[in-house]
Amino acid sequence: MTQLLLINPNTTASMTAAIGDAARAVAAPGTHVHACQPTFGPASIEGHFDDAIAAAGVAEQMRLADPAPDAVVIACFGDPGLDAAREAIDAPVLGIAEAAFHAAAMLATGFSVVTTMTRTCVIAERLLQRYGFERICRGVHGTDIPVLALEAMAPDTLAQIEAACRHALDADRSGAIVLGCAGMASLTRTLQRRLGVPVIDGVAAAVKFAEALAALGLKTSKRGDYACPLPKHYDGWAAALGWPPAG
Ligand code: 2AL
Repeated sequence: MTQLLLINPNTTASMTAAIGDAARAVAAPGTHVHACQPTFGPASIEGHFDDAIAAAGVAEQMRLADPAPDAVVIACFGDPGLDAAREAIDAPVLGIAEAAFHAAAMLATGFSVVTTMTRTCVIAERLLQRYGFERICRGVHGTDIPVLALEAMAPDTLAQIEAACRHALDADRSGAIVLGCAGMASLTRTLQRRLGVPVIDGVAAAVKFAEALAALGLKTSKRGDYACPLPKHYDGWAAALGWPPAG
């Protein structure tokens, strides 16, 4: 049995449940998906400030993980706290943006990202640069649909996202679409059928890559910067997050 810890970095429990369902829909029979969310932080992640607090929430959930996971997926498109999470554990840790970019790059010479609020586009653009995909991604497109509005998924919301995908494919001359929010996972098959190109949901991609790495017995390198955090005292509300873990 592969224990897969799926962290929704925002605090909206209904979104955690939906992301968990999306993960279980693609998970192998031998994978147990444990979906969770931080006990503090923003209800949705739509900017740098939300992202910073959510990263601490991811660190909290890494600490509370029991049993020790065989793989971890951080299910927010900003990949908040990804490097920190890799320091905290040996098991592979994947962000959904990173996983989706890798999948898209294996399916098309150029892809477009269609995301939520336009203000979050720069977060995706910086991740593309950091991960080395800036020459394969041909455009990042905001829809100005708030993350939590995706939960209701009104028909006009789907139509708006579909229209943004069609525009992106034409304007960018792209061959694939990456959906830029964990809350878009349920749209993947519908959009792929309607658009006739690969549509990549990072949650599903990350779950399958995580399973593959775990099955191969591959773990995060502990040589260098992903080594365990240095032991030290943390103050204030973060005291419980200091290293080594208490108890
Ligand atoms: C996200 C996401 O995946 N979850 C969240 O709260 N915000 N990403 C985004 N681009 O809006």
